[in-house]
Amino acid sequence: MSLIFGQLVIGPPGSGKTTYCNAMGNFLRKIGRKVAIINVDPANENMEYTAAVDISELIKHNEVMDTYQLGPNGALVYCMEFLDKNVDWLIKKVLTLKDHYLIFDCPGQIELYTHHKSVAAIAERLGQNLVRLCSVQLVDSHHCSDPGKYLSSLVLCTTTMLQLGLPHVNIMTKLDQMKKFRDRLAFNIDFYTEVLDLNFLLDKLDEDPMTAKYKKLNAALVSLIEDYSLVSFLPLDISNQRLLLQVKNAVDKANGYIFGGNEPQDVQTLLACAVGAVNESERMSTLDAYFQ
Ligand SMILES: Nc1nc2c(ncn2[C@@H]2O[C@H](COP(=O)(O)OP(=O)(O)O)[C@@H](O)[C@H]2O)c(=O)[nH]1
Ligand SMILES: [Mg+2]
Repeated sequence: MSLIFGQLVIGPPGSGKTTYCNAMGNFLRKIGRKVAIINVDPANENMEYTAAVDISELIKHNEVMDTYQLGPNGALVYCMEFLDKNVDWLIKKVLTLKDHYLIFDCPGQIELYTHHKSVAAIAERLGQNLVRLCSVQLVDSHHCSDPGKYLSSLVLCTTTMLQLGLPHVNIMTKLDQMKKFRDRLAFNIDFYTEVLDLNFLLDKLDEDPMTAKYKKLNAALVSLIEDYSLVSFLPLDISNQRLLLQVKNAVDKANGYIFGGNEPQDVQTLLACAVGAVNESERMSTLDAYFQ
């Protein structure tokens, strides 16, 4: 049986998931890949793409809110638990898209990835049905402007990586916005993307009266993140094709697409070379070129 490859696009509300799914879908179609975008977010707004499968065919967020008197977050949890219980519905739809590359546009409630079990269970069932997924976690680069918010992003990424247990790529979105407040950042951009020595971040947290009072907690969190040493970010401005290519290459490597995808052999060989070539120094030179 042939494998199906794809990515599970997750991250906080407004981090750019739906925009990314649309842009990555278009980018992959341009290089000849057959792409299907699956909307798993029952509260999705401004979908610019046509979803091949839409969770709202199964359950509607507003109806759950009305019927069970739940707020938006409670209703989202209900919807994901419902999808988990009815995962065969999703698997059946996915198996009709066998020759496609799948992009799952997921809800923006982060507890679904850090604590709750449904998304992890759905991903596991898809995996048992030969869907090879990589989770792609999007974080708004705005968080770099505040040491406390940046630390919380690192905790979020670490926890999600451990909870989901999938191959994983973290992305820092809206790099074009970051360009605007670059001068006001405490460190160079690579400090944030490569997650360099976090003792410097602790110094900054101590300078801010809001975070200084949590000195021991900050130190414990930093130590936890450094001990796991799992997090780094690929920067992305959605309108920049070179940065999109870099993300595509990292995801293809993570979910194994480069070794078993359906692209013609010559394209695959080319892409495999491109992936091999993206090392840290190239990542940095792409970043330098972007900021010039
Ligand atoms: N400037 C800028 N805005 C972006 C970028 N990516 C997404 N956005 C904007 O961020 C907002 C939230 O994006 P959306 O995709 O709806 O986020 P979601 O809630 O995570 O699905 C929208 O207004 C997008 O246009 C980017 O690379 N640069
Ligand atoms: Mg969205």
